[in-house]
Amino acid sequence: MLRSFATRNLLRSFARQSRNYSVKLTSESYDVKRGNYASLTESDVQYFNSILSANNILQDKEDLLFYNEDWMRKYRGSSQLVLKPKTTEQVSQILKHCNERNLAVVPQGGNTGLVGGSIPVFDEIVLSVANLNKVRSFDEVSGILVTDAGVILENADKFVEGHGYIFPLDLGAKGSCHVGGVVATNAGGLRLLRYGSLHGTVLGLEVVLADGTIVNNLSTLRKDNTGYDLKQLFIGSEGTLGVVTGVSILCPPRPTAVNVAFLGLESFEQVQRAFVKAKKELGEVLSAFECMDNTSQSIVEEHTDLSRPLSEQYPFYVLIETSGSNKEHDDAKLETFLENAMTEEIVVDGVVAQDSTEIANLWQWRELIPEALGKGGGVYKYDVSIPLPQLYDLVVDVNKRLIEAGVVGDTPEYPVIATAGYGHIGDGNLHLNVPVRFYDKKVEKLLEPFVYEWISKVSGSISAEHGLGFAKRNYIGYSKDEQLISLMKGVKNMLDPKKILNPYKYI
Ligand code: FAD
Ligand code: 2HG
Ligand code: ZN
Repeated sequence: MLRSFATRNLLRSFARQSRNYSVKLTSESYDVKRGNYASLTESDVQYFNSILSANNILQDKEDLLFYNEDWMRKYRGSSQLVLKPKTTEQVSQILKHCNERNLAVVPQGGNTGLVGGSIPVFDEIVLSVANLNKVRSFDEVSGILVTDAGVILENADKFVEGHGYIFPLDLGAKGSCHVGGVVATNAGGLRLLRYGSLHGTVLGLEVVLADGTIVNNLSTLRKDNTGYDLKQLFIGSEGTLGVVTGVSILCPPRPTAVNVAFLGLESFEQVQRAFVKAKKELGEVLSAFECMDNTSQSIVEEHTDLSRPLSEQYPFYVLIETSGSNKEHDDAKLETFLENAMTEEIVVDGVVAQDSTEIANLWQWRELIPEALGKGGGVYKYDVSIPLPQLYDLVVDVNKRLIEAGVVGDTPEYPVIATAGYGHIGDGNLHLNVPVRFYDKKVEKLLEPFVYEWISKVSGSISAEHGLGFAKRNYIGYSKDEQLISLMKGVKNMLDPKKILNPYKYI
C-alpha cells in the first residue's frame, strides 16, 4: 500500500546560483569571430535617449552584469548597452535605427534560456522586453489571453487563474521567464503531454522585424485559414527573425481536481511499462509523466534543504500528475492504477500527495533538479528527443565514456561529478546533464560531437525543447538535412538580410 506523504517545509527560493568563479567571455572560450557590425557611438546613445527615458537605458558596468551572463554561468558577452523599451513602437524605432546603422542586437526576455541564446557573444546591444509587461485582454468565454511579451510566465498564469483558467505551459523557471521568451524558444515544459506545444496553443503574435516593421498577427481566432500561418515561423526562432512584443494564447479551464504521485521503480524498462499503463488507465486525466534517475535525486538532496520523497532509494523515480474536474473519479482512477502497477511489480514504492502543499512540494522536488545540478560549479546540458526504448541508454553510454576517460571522480582535480538523466519522459524528452566542478575543454570534447552523433544514429533530435542558441549553433546538421537548413537560411535572409538579430547563434 502507498504511504501518505508527511508535510515538510521544503520551501526554498529560486535564487540565481551563487558565483564562486568568474565566467569566461564566450568570444574567448569558443572559436568565433566578431561579425562586420558597426560599433556603438555616442550619437547612437543620444538617439536612444530621444526615444527612451534615461532609466530604461543601462550602461553602467554593474547594471550590465545580469544581461551579459547566462543562467548556467557558461556564457558571457560584453555588451555596453541594454535598452528596455516600454512599447512596441519603441521596439520598432530601436530596431529601425540598429538596422540602418548595422548594429547587432540580442533580444532578451527573462534570461533563463539554457543554450546561451539570450546573451551577447561580443558587444551586441541587448534589447530587453522586460518593460513590456502588461496583460492586454482576456476573454472569459473563450479563455483567450492577449498579453505583452515581457509578462512573467507565473504572473500570466496567476492572472488567468483569477478567471478559472490555466496558462497552457508550466516550467521550473516560471518565476523569471517571460511569455515572449517561452514563445521565442517554443518551450515544452512539464505539461506538454496534456496541453500540447505552443505551436498549437499560440493563436497570434505581434512581432517587430529587424528593419522595424511591426507585423500585427495578434489573432484571437481559433480557426483562421487565410494564407500562410506565418506566426509559426517566429515560435522557436529564438530572437533570430524578429522581436515578439505581443502574444495571443488559448488557455484551458483550470483543473479543479489535481493529484500527484511519486513512485520508485527498479529499471527504465519498468518506467516505460508504467508510462504505457498510465496512458491506458489514467487516460484523459493524465497531465504529467516525469522521470528522474537516482543520480539526479542524490544531487538535489545534496544541494538543497529538501528530503527525498521516498526513504528507500531506487534506480528511477516517476512523478505522475492527474488533473480533472471530478476529484472522486480521479482519485479512484489513480488508486486503481497504482494498485495494479504495484501488483504487477512495475512500481515498487510510492507516495501520493494528500493536499495542495504536498503537491507543491513534490513538484518543487522535481523543478529544482536543474538548479541543484549546477551547484557544483557548472553543468553540460543536452536536451534531446530519443525513441523511448533507447532513451536512457544515452546516459549509460556517456557515463561509461567519461569514466573510461578518467575525468570522473570525487576529488577537486576531477572535472566531472556525475552523469544524470531526467526529463519529460511522457514526451520522449531526456535531459542528459553532466555536472562539473569547472567547465573543461577536455570534457566538452568527450561529449561533443559524441552525444550528437549518438542521437543522430537513433534518428532523435539534438534539441527537444531548449533550442539551438549558441550551444548548438554548429550541430543542427545532426537533426536536419541540407535542404531544410538551406530553406531556414533563406527565411533568415528574407526577414533579417543584414543579420543584425541574434548573430553567431542558431544556424
Ligand atoms: P531568454 O532566456 O531571455 O531568451 C531565450 C531566447 O529567446 C533567446 O534566444 C532570446 O534572444 C529569445 N527571446 C527572448 N524573448 C524574446 C522576445 N520577446 N522576442 C524574440 N526573441 C526573444 N525550457 C523548456 O522548454 N522546458 C522546461 O521545462 C524548462 N525548464 C527550465 C527550468 C529552469 C530552472 C530554467 C532556468 C530554464 C528552463 N527552461 C525550460 C529553458 C527555457 O528555454 C526558458 O526558461 C524559457 O523558455 C526562456 O524564456 P526567457 O524569457 O527567460 O527567455
Ligand atoms: C527541466 O525540464 C528543464 O527541468 C531544464 O527543461 C532541463 O536543465 C535541464 O537540463
Ligand atoms: Zn525540460
